[in-house]
Amino acid sequence: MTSSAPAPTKLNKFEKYKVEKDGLAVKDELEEFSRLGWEALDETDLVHRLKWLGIFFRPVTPGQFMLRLRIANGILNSEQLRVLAGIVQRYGDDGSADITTRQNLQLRGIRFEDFPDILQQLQNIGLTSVQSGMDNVRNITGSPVAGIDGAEFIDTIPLCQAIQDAITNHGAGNPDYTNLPRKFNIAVAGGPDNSVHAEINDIAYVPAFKDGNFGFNVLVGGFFSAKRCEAAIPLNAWVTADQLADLSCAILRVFRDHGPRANRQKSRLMWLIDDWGLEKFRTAVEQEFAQSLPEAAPKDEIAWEKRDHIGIYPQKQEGLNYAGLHVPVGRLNAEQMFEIARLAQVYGNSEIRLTVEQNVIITGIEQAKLDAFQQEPLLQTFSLAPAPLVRELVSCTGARFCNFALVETKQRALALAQELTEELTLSQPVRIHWTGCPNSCGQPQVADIGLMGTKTRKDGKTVEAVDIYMGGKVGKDAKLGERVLKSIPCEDLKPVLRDLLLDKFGAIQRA
Ligand code: SRM
Ligand code: SF4
Repeated sequence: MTSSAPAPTKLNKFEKYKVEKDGLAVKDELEEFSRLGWEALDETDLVHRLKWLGIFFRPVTPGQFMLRLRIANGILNSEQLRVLAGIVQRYGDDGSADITTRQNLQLRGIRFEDFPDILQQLQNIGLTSVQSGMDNVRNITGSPVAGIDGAEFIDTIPLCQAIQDAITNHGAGNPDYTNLPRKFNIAVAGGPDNSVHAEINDIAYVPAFKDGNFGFNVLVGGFFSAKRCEAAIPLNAWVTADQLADLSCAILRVFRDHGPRANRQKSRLMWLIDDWGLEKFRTAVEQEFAQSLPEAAPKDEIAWEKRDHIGIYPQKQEGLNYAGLHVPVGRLNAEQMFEIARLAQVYGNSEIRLTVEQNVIITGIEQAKLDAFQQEPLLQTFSLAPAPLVRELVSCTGARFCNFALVETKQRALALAQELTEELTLSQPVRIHWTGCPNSCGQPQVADIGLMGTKTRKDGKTVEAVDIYMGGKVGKDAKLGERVLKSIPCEDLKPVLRDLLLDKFGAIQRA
């Protein structure tokens, strides 16, 4: 398999190995690899190229791999979730799954020799993990209540699926898009509340009416990285729903063929837009799209604050409800996954949605079944009404599994939120996001209070610490937060957070 990317003049080491062999080539080699065992693999295949299949070697837990799926619009069904639960269950205490900040699932603990069988199982149930890591397009996010929300303008599920199918060749793998200069994020907003964080995606489609017709304004270039974070900017283009997949591919080809590849820290789409200027970029996209792009609609339809969907809400379908279950920091074990699948089948329409806040939504619950549903023991753990400091807690993977991490995140995030809940009363949820390093997978810049892992010195020793971000605004008029405090040792963090909550978020000390 070859990639369509041109040979750049100056290659960083990642570009060199992509030229040597396209990442997707490991698809044909996986059987042989799994016979040999991971210890026998070439290091580049093991650490990097396997990510083109969604297979992540974890240096923190060698021999226990992670599998990142693609779940377009974060929607799956009971049967699919049961198969995923069965995969995780095989690995006992080592197995678990995480709901990610891109409305997706990652499975953990997997033994390398099991991958050919697992990928076949995924294919059998209509799921794929292809092109989900490294220089590929990540999970396509859409409204988590698409198709059931009375306020939506459009159901984003088929749109996200069409984009994913175009980029991955319906999950089989598509060499046209496997050698991008860097990772790439695409989101489609379908309602007025910007449920996808449009502003932090390389391409975001936001609902907008033009001359009475429905379509999308296009935003480009949003991203977070250790070096730089930028909100997406308007491309000054408007497209109809049936054009999203083609336009996404056209932008990807411009990025693939012209995006900067010399410095990995300067290769995301925005760096190309900076280099060319928006007009030249827009013209190149039009050429690749093979038609001119109408100017953006004068305004978009993002008009609401962002909803977290936790709790029970009526659907637009008469007599049906959806239930948003809070999954603390997105972590699931096999038993819980089986149980979610069962609840969705017994009480709902067997559909499960994931959110970028790392939670779960069960849909299609009839009014008459709501009482019994609320008595289910799982809802003791996955609450419909969590405490305000826990409700909107988000955390990246952190040191437990991620070798980039500078701090442990998930356990600490939850423990601190629970301890502060014991001490403080709050009338409103506070969006607290943890991220283990400056890569910002936990999106601290979109939070009311964002915590980014770092190291600092205390009493002559290096200790885990955080930088604190504040001012992130989501939904309407979204804005990225900024760093307000630096290098707070984690062991000193609780009083700092308590003071912030008392001073800025109306918290009241409990008696
Ligand atoms: Fe991320 C790399 C986890 C969302 C920015 N991210 C990684 C790796 C793959 C590093 C590694 O190999 O260990 C992490 C895997 C750890 C693990 O074992 O789970 C990782 N990123 C995650 C997840 C799982 C965090 C979570 O707990 O939810 C999210 C998976 C999303 C998905 O389903 O695909 C995740 N990562 C994000 C986001 C948030 C988003 O997309 O809204 C960002 C910031 C937004 C962006 O990319 O513009 C993000 N991840 C990064 C970066 C910095 C990218 C850059 O341009 O510099 C890296 C490092 C890199 O790519 O070199 C990274
Ligand atoms: Fe790992 Fe850093 Fe991303 Fe957290 S932010 S998952 S620690 S790369």
